[in-house]
Amino acid sequence: MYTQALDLSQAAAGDASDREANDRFEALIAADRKIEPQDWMPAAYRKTLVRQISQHAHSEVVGMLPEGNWVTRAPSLRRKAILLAKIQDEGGHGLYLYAAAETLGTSRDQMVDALLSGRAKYSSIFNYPTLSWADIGAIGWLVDGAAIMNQVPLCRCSYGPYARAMIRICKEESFHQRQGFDLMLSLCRGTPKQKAMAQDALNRWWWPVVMMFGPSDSASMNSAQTMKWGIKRISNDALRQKFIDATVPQIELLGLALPDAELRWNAERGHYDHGPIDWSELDRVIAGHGPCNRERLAARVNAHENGAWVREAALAHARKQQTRTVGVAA
Ligand code: FAQ
Repeated sequence: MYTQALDLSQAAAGDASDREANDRFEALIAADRKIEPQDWMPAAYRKTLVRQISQHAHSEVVGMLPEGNWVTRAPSLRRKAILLAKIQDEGGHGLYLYAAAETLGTSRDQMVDALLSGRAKYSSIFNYPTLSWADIGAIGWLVDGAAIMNQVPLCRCSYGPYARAMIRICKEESFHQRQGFDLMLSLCRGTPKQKAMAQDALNRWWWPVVMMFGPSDSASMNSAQTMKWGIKRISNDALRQKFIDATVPQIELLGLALPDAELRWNAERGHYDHGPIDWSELDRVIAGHGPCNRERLAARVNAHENGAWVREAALAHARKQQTRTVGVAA
């Protein structure tokens, strides 16, 4: 574990009957202060944080795959360099997040094992294919755009290590969103064929991105409790609406057709109305039956198996170094 220096035995030992510790925890939450790894916390708070942070970390790592598909086919050296840097950033986000989850006492090996065995979730959005170069623009613009909408409020999450990891992640996601929009803008200012490619990408990614915010508030099992604990600050539906409101003017600026015939400004609500969301599609993708679920998991299992020698070599090197240090000390 990266967090070997932390002694979590005391923090983990507490149980809900420890009223004083629980009162202290509740007081920190009520005062909007941070909970830190050494603090006592209810087992359910710890469990839901590990659930959300590990799901988030896996999303960043699996999220490298759809874009990785286009590294060798980027149309220019500049675009290739940008794409490589972005994918590398996503890998880094996964690592910060695994490290944040480790401070809760769950090892990265345990989390990775849960992903590879299909027990852990990752974002539904990464189970869709990247069919054209415009999809790389759509991912940066829309997927990173949605991720920022969801993740900026997480910078104020009540759990310190998660909140602090999110600050850096959001700065990088903001660059990712801009490069995606820039790519779409270039296509939209290009030939009619390039503009049609941008439109096709928008049409295919729109609904999966709208669904990325999770089930509607009435169906969200975790929201009420996580909002009470200050983990989540804004509900799934409210974030979805904020994303739609911010994105429609960008679609118009690109000169693209709206991907939903029912998208229109509602002056009374001060928001865009949208068409019905096909929740059965989100359920299917989350349950493992999306267009690319099997391919994505197989790619991760393959990468893990092919990387076994690197982990073994690193451990052997660490053991050798330790023996040398002990030898010098003696
Ligand atoms: N996909 O009760 P809720 C990125 C699950 S990172 C799959 O509403 P909650 C960067 C949910 O886990 C994108 N599963 O759950 C990037 C729960 O199941 P569980 C990832 C989903 O936690 C860009 C169940 O359904 N971002 O894009 C999804 O309160 C480009 C019931 O749902 C994060 O993870 C879904 N879309 O709210 C990388 C942000 N939605 O766990 C590369 C942090 C719901 O009880 C390229 N996470 N589920 O078994 C969150 O904010 C929340 O966890 C939500 C779900 C909003 C995702």
